[in-house]
Amino acid sequence: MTLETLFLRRGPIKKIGVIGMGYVGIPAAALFADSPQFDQVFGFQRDSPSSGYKIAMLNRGESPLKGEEPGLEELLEKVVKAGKFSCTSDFSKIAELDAVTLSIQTPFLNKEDLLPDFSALKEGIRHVGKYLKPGMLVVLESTITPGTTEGMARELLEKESGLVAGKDFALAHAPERVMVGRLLRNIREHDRCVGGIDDASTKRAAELYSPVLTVGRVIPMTATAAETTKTAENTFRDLQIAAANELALYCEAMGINFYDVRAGIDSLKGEGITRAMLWPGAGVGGHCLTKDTYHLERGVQVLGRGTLDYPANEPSLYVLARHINDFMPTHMFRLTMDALKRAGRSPKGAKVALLGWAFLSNSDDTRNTPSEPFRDLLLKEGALVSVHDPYVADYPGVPIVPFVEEAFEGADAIVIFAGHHQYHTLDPKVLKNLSGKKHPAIIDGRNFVDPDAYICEGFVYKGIGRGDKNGHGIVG
Ligand code: SAJ
Repeated sequence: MTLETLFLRRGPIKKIGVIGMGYVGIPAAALFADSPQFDQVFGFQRDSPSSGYKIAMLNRGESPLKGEEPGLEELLEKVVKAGKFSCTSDFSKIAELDAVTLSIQTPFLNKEDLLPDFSALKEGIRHVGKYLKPGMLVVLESTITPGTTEGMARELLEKESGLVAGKDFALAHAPERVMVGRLLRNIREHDRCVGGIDDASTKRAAELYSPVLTVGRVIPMTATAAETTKTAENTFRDLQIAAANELALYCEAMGINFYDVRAGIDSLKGEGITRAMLWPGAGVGGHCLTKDTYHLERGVQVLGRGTLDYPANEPSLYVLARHINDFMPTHMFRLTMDALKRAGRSPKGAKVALLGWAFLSNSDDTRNTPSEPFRDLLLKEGALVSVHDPYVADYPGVPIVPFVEEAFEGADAIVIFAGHHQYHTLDPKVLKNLSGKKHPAIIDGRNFVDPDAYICEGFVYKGIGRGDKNGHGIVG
């Protein structure tokens, strides 16, 4: 019996499961549940000490995501009230579903050896395999190494279930493309790459995603092409950011303003000419850009074994880009050391106000935040670091002050790592008074403040890409 026949017997997809109640799984489940096409959606979450609390919150129609997520809270309330969505840790319910998706973190165990940590993903896949029934669809949404769907995932599902992928059940990869702060909009509006291990799987997966897309379209392809599309699009973004960071470092060294140069480059417009450059900054964080390059590198290492034609002894351009972006917190540290020195202050015992612990502006997401390596470097120099972030109340091992004034009190240096909108109201006069120092330093990692407004108040200013200002004369 073919997969198509099994689907015909089963009928259209009506009951869906989403494994992994995080930034990807929660909005996806809510949108599936809100679609009149589908009858019932279960969110599956392990009842673990660290994240079990999400189950009760979600069943009350509340979102456990703390950052600003327009429309998510209202949608969750609506689908829970309508009885179309519920969250559970009872994975046996998978047996009654038509389709199940997996949105589970896929960090890297060791970037040097290109070893991904698929332990959480494998645990999720085993749960699915245990309750898999003929005619079901399984979709991996997590970002994974090219070759994983056809390889590890398929083998594990077949081993656990005794069924055969492409014959008894459908298997596909449909990578998420969400960004914190716009989760629902991204799922509805971005095109969705849908890659099955065969045509029947691709078609069945397209049936799952089409109803939640408003502006976006389904783009069918193979599973490995979808895995490569996702890892490559993040790798290219990381590369573009690295290119901007390198140019910013050059502009500092040459004593010119990166932002003038960027505006100049950006002015070359016209048909087919896209020169839009991304932004340099204090670092690249998050769960995606910091690892997807390594998924791509591992993919070509495993799938491309022996066939890749590449200049001898040359490093991967993409890995080099990773190293440049990983260097930026160190550069911020060196700018801070220079500024303190210009103010005649040794780092030992100096108070540094660190603004922004989240990796992205206006979000609570602290995964791989570039603020952490920066803080570690300062602590090694004996500095006292006071961290403030309007979206992050606590973080293991890092005290975070609730009121920004507390961070400014007696500060020798103020360092901007995340451009949260709350920081737009910073007033150099007020900061100068709170610091109480003759020449406090201001280090701008996100081109967030007007250098002259601070310099004229007696601050020592340093900014990423601001070679035109970083050597300014100290006022007063
Ligand atoms: N950043 C810069 N300069 C820039 C843009 C970003 O320094 O011009 C920094 C940010 O401050 C942040 C990091 O890079 O620390 C990542 O920022 P991001 O805007 O890329 O945010 P992510 O990682 O949440 O989103 C990316 C997006 N990928 C692409 O646009 C190709 C998003 O579409 C993906 O869904 C997401 O990764 C993901 O989940 O993979």
